[in-house]
Amino acid sequence: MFERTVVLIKPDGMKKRVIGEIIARFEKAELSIVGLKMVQLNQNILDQWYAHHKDKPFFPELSSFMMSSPVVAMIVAGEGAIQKVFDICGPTDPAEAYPGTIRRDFGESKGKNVVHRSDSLEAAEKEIGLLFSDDEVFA
Ligand code: 3AN
Repeated sequence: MFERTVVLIKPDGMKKRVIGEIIARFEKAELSIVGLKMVQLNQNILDQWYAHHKDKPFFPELSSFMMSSPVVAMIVAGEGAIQKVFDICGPTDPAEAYPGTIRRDFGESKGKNVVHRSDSLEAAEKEIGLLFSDDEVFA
């Protein structure tokens, strides 16, 4: 199925200067970038983005980290994009990720894990709505 998913390059990924490397990995997997910009996240967006984590002990730290620098936000599209992007990024904890995944190669911890990716079609559509206007989406 043709799907769209949202990837954020988090502040730790921005600091490591791996924007190009990350995009190259998606493109090599035959996925297309159909929306791309830099965004300064704020608490209002993060409260909605991480609504499922709002009561977790790490939420305040996660929010302040996500606001600590601008991030790159992109919409990645293609056949089976949700699973493909999931596999290319690796699981939340970089220590559990396979070598060759973005999180294993560049991540440091569950918090500093370089990228966010949507974990379902519903999450992807919600995240597109939170960050992109209709005229910024090209598929
Ligand atoms: P993922 O981004 O792998 O789908 P989620 O949605 O469970 O992971 O968590 C969102 C973000 O919250 C993670 N990317 C990570 O930065 C942070 N996070 C999740 N679990 C923890 C944890 N146990 N300790 C610190 N940060 C966490």
